[in-house]
Formats: sequence, C-alpha cells, structure tokens
Amino acid sequence: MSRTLIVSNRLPTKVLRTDEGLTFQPSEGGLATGLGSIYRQGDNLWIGWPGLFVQDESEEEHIRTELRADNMAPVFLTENEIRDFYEGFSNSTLWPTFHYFSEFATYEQSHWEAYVAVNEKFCEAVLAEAGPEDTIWVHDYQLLLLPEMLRKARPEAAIGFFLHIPFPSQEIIRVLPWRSELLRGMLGADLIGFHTFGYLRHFLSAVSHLLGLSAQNGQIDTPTRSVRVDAFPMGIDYQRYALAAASEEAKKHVEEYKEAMRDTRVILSIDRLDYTKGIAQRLRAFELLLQRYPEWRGQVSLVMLVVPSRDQVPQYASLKEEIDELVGRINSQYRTIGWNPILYFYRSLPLEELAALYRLAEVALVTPMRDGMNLVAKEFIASKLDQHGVLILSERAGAARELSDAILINPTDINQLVEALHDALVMPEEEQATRLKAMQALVKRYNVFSWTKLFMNQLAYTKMKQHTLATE
Ligand code: GDG
Repeated sequence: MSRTLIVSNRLPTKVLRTDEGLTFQPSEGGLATGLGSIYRQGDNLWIGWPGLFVQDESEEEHIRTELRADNMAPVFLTENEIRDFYEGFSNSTLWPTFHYFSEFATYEQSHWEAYVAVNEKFCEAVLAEAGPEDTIWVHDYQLLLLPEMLRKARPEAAIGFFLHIPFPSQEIIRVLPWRSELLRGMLGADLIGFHTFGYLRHFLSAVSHLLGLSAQNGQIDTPTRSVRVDAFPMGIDYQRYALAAASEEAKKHVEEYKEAMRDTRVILSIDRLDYTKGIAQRLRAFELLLQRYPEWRGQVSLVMLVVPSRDQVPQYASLKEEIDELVGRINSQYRTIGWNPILYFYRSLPLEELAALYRLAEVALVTPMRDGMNLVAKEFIASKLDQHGVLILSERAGAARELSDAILINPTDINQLVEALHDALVMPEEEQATRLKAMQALVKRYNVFSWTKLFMNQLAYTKMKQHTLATE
C-alpha cells in the first residue's frame, strides 16, 4: 500500500509545556486544514517540528506516541538549530531575499551549515518512514534542499514540492552565495508548485541563468531527469469562514463591538508581525486619510490586528517599535473622548472573534509589500455573507492575480492608498455586491481542497508519464 507523507517545518499540532504537563494544541492554519483530509487518512503521515525543545528521551517518546495516534511524526530540533536554521538561514536569509528585502538579509556560513544539517535531519526522518512506493509532499522555504536529498536516497520516489512564498527575480536570487545548491535542492522534486505564474517564470529564469538548464512547456530537463513546474494558487476552506461569520457567536460579537464603537465604520487590517506586510505604510496612509479627508474623523476606525511572530529576529523587534510609535502618535493626535482612530491589538484572536471582525468590517486593507498569496484577503471575501464590503489589495500579493475585482493598489504609492480608502468608503452598495459576488464565486470554487487535489493529481500524472517514457 502506498502512502502520502507531508513534510513541513512545523507540524499542524503545537506541543506546549504547561504546569499540568504537555498539552497538544491543533493549529488552525490554512495548510493544516487543507492537508487535513490527506494526512489523517489511513497510514498517511505529517512529519515536522512540534514546536518545543524536549528535555529527555522519555519526553521524546511520550510526544512521539501521542502524535502517532493522530498520524504525525516529530522531528526534534535543538535550541541552536532553531537559532541558526530557523531564525538564521530561513528567516534572516531566505525570507528577506525571497520577499525582495535583500537589505535585511544576512549571509552567515554557520547558518547555512545549520540549514543543510536540519534538512538532512528531516531527510532521515522521512526515510525512516517512507517506503519505495510512497508519495512525499515537501512544503516551503525551510526545506529547499530536502527534495534533492530524498531523491539521492530514493531515485524512484514521487516527490512534490510547494513554495508558499514568492519566488523572486533571478537578479535577486543570484545574490545568495548558496543559490545553485538551493535551486538544485528544489529540482530533486518531480513536481514544483508556486502560487502564481509570475513566481514560476522567475524560477525558470533562475534555473536557466544560474544552472544553464532549459525549460519548455512547464518542464525542466536536467541531465538525468525531467521536472514539472506549475502554478497552484492556494485557496481557503470557504465554508469554514462563511459558517463562522454566519454563526450566532459571531453575530453576538458584532453587536457588542458595534455598541462599544458607537457604530463607527470599520477598516480592518490583519497580519502576522512582518515587514513584508506593509503595516507601517498602511498606518501612514490612514493618517493621511484623516488629514486629507477630515470628514472621516470620528466616522471611521482602523481595527488593526497584529499577530506576534519571529520576535527573536532583530527586524521584527524594531518593526514592532515602529508600529507602537505610529499608533501612539496618530491616536494621540486625532482621538476624541468618544472615538479612537486606531484600535490596535498585538495578539492572536480565536476564530470566532476573527470571523466577527471580518463580518463587521466594511473595508479590508490588505497591502503587503510582497506576499506569496495572502489568505486574509480570501477569508474576508468568504465572510461577506451580505455582499457588503470592499477589499483593497496590494498588486504585489499573489492573491491579486485572482482577485482582480478588488481595488488593486501599489503599496508604496501612499496617495493611491489614501484615494483607495476614500473610494472604498463611498463605494455604492450595488458596486460592492457586484465585485464581491464575482470574487466569492472564485474563492469558493478554487478552495484549499481543490488546491490539494490538483497538486496531488498533477504529481501522480507526472510520475505516470515518467514511468511510461522509461518503459517505452
Ligand atoms: C504564508 C505566506 C501564503 C491571522 N491572525 C489570526 C489568525 N490568522 C490567520 C489568518 C490566515 C493566516 O493566519 C495568515 O495567512 P497569510 O496567507 O495571510 O500569511 P502568512 O502567515 O505569511 O503565510 C502567504 C500562506 O503562507 C499560504 O501559502 O498565503 O503569502 O506568507 O489564515 O486567518 N487566525 C486566528 N487568530 C488570529 O488572530 N485564529
């Protein structure tokens, strides 16, 4: 019997050490939901880091057994590995580089060595589980070397790789001292997926310029094998967000919020703390809106949820300070006794409250500098049951390729952002409904389940074709 193994840096369950002992908390991320239908089936398995440092072997065994019961297998990482592989190479070298923030990138040989070593550790964990017939689906930028490592050990295995972040222009990639190793690492897969055709084109150009490999019709020919590349824009679990927004609980929250905010209109902003998300630029645009259009003072508030993330990386800590300062300055300048311009939350909220915010907001302001896809934009669309609401979306988010009925903006053009905010606030209801309906049809159809299916079917097809060619 062949199985499917999903491999990602983090498992869809987070293990926490509390006073009562270890607790196992399922993650609610989009990937966990989308792949839930796969890894929970039969003997399938999800392999990844469970999010804590183990103290001894008995704790390891305990975690291993608990996770096994839910079709997961842990890869244990040490504090040094998290520092050098995760915070170091993954989040201080690859993340800024792939998001066009090369000025933030560090190039540390020791981080690179940790990255290689941790990818090897993952490779061993996968090999300990994988049979020759199994399908292996590797996820994201923390594991770029893994496909090739697996290929060396299992030349016949079906290996897929999906990149969740942008793939940048080859001019940017070539700055990396380890560019060829990284590209070769990815090419160990049979199928490589990206969110958009733009990222795919960048990848093909990098492979051609840096490795001298040619590509035709979505196929790269290496000296020994051919590798398929394609775009698979990731979707969300549409029903989950539509149902959460429709729930009595969300309705109750919305009524509470409205009363507390005295019916002030709401512009919503939701992100992880990250310099790629354009949070500070968004605050400056909101400030300029209040300056340029004083009629909105007292009428509109920006509800801004920033979820803590990667606070061990220096740029994230200074971004947090910048946001705190901007919010403080804008609020102190414009607030009145009864009105707060910005309602800023630095924490994460449970899904029901998130759904209530999506339902309440008239405008969603999704303006990343760069974003692989951006699922928040799609979740907002799915939550708008009454088809009343406007999405302002950065043209540099992968989601902009599909959501062309949003108000698309260039996030560095602050004037355009201010005008988009004003336009959104005065947009006739009929136009809002027309735009939302078109986007809802798309987000509903191309959901996370169809995304998973498309990728897995394409991988199976690629494998079958390779096999047919080899036996001809
Ligand atoms: C990476 C890529 C790509 C946020 N706050 C809360 C909360 N969230 C959830 C959202 C959404 C998810 O977190 C964020 O997903 P994004 O796609 O917006 O962004 P990244 O985390 O950067 O994800 C990105 C994605 O991978 C998938 O390929 O789209 O481009 O960077 O689902 O709802 N969830 C809860 N409480 C919160 O406070 N429960």
